[in-house]
Parts: sequence; C-alpha cells; structure tokens
Amino acid sequence: MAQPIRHDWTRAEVAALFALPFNELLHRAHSVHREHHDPNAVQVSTLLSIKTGGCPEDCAYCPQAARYDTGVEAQKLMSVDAVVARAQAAKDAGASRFCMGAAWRSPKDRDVLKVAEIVRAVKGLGLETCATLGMLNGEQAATLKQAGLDYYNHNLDTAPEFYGEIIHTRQYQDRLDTLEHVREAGLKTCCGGIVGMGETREQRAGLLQTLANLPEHPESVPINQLVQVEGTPLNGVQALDPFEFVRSIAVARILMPASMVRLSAGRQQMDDAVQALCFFAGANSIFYGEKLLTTGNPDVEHDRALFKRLDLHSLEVVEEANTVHADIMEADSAGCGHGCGCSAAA
Ligand code: SAM
Ligand code: DTB
Ligand code: SF4
Repeated sequence: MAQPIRHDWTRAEVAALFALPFNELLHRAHSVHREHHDPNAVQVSTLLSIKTGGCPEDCAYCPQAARYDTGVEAQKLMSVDAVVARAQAAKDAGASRFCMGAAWRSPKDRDVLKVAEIVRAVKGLGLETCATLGMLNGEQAATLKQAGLDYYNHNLDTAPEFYGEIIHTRQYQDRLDTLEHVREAGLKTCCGGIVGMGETREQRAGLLQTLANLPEHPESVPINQLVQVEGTPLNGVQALDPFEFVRSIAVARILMPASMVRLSAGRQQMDDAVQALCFFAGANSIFYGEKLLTTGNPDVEHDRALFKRLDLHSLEVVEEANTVHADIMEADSAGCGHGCGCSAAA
C-alpha cells in the first residue's frame, strides 16, 4: 500500500533515513518512487536567464551577486521576442517546461508586468512555464498566475540553522513568506535547495525536513549540487561525496513521494554512473540544454545518449489544447520493444 503523504517529519526520522545502509536507502526510495511515478520517465525543463547578474544579494554560492568578481556581466531584462525565440528552440529540442530566471532580490511591479508579457507569449507556444524572480508579494504572484505562469521557483536553499552562514541580505522567513504568496495565488511551487555548501548531514536533513513539512509539498523539488564558481565565497569548499548526494535525492524522494525531484545544478560535474544512481533513487526531472543560468550543463547530445543508455524517456505534457510531444529520444510510438508498455526508444 502506498505510504501516506506526511507533513510531520521529525529531524530524527530524517536523519535516520540518511543513516541507513546505502543499498537499504536506495531500495526504499526506489520502492516509493515506483508507487507514484513511471521509473523510466524523466521530465525535461530548459532554463534561460532572462535578466543576468548585477544582483544586490550576497548569496555565497551565486555567480550573479554584484559584489563578487565572477566575470558574469550584468544584462538587462531580455525582450519578449528574444525570449520567445529561445523558448521555441527549447521546445523544438524536446523540453516540456521553460524556466526563466532573473537575478533580482525582488522584482519591481513594472518588472512583473514585463515578465507577465513574456510568460503569456511562452505559454502561447504550448510550453509549461516557470519563473524564478526572487521575493514576490501576493499581488505580484497573482499577476503572474493570471498571465499563465504554471510554476514559481523559490528555493529554501539550506537548513534554517545553516542559512545565516550563506545569505545575510534576507531571512529564511522571507523565503517562507514568498512561498505562501505563491501557493495562495494558485501557482505550483518549485522549491528545493543546494547541497555541498559545507553543511553537515544533519543540516541536509534539516533542508529536506523543512521542505517536506511545508503546508503542501512543492510539486517540483530541485536538488542542486553546488556549482563552485571562482570569485564566490564558496569556491574551494570541500566537495560532497557523490554517494552523499545520491542519499540526499533518495531521502527527498521518500519524504515527498508524489513530487517531481529534480536532479538540478551540478550534473556537468557529475559522473554518468552517479546520475544513473540518482534516477534509481527517485530523481525524475532534469534541466536540459547546454547552460543553466550562467554555468554549464551537459551537452544535449550527451544527455540524449545517457537517456538511451539508461532506457529513459522524457515525460510528455498533455495540455487542454496542445499536446507537447516532448520525448528528447524521439521515441518510436511502438515503444521500447521490451513489452513493458513504456515509450522509450528501442
Ligand atoms: N534571484 C532569484 C532567487 O535567488 O530566488 C532567482 C534566481 S537564483 C540564481 C535561483 C537558485 O539558483 C538559487 O536559489 C540557488 O538555489 C540556485 N543556484 C544559484 N547559484 C548556484 C550555484 N552556484 N550552484 C547551485 N545552485 C545555484
Ligand atoms: C534551481 O533550483 N536551480 C536552477 C533553477 N532553480 C533556477 C539554477 C541553477 C543555477 C546554477 C548556477 C548558474 O548557472 O548560475
Ligand atoms: Fe541574487 Fe538569486 Fe543569486 Fe541570490 S541566488 S545573489 S538573489 S540571483
């Protein structure tokens, strides 16, 4: 019988999951995964930085903070036409969701109106839309919802007790408030964090516990591995053991069984075998395309080959008026030939 969706995880329970023998943890996570999801399907999103750099915040991991010398050049908000051209290309390459990121602390109302126009146009292509623009108030969230925005990404980033070592220019509570405005506007939530910032295992458990105990589980949970960027305070921090990253994915899957868990930043630095373990442990979403916001992501060709090697297929999004056929493997409708009913390529 499927496990109930819980919002009352204790820190000790989450820490105990992390402490399980690796094979035991992966078995449990994969079992939960199969109860709620097709184990061979991966949702594919493409990310675009629509307003890059020059950010006033001090997030210690971020190459877009103006105060760090990272070589990222500040750019203005892109035009509607320029974003639409990139969204069309992402759709043609097989993405089903288009995520737009802006290096703002919080957008001004006039910025939100411009992004709403962009969202309307991207939505018109038949793509799911996601935006991450910083802190929002209730009215701004409602404006974006009306424009057709499907998801809003706003991460907790880390455990409440480690947060103050990473960001000083806004509080944990500010993030929780934005998430509340997003939920109240009826937007779906994309919310996760970063591991590998020098936090302890207890603090990784704290991040996942906080996410799982939100009033509703985020529909998407991006788990980022820190991408170390020269010039940021976290450059040079001790790298995380890859198996500890896999454990973090597995625990996220167990705590939030019905959510999409996104194997997010850090894939370019990750071995294919570690990615395969992440998919087994419950990751079922990725960013696809050569760039994240300012840093690299695996080549499209590499990802197509990886999907083929692992018999993975991309998840289709069926909308009212449009069917987005989003299989990056261009699978034959006859299926994979294994007689298992999936649509993976042979
Ligand atoms: N400025 C907005 C904000 O902070 O909410 C939106 C963009 S911000 C770049 C989105 C998320 O990207 C951050 O919350 C963080 O989790 C992630 N991120 C930024 N830099 C990263 C890095 N070097 N490695 C991994 N994740 C990173
Ligand atoms: C998320 O959790 N990860 C993405 C997306 N949401 C916006 C961003 C990753 C950024 C990695 C660093 C960069 O490319 O600038
Ligand atoms: Fe700014 Fe967002 Fe980067 Fe923080 S994570 S510095 S808020 S762009």
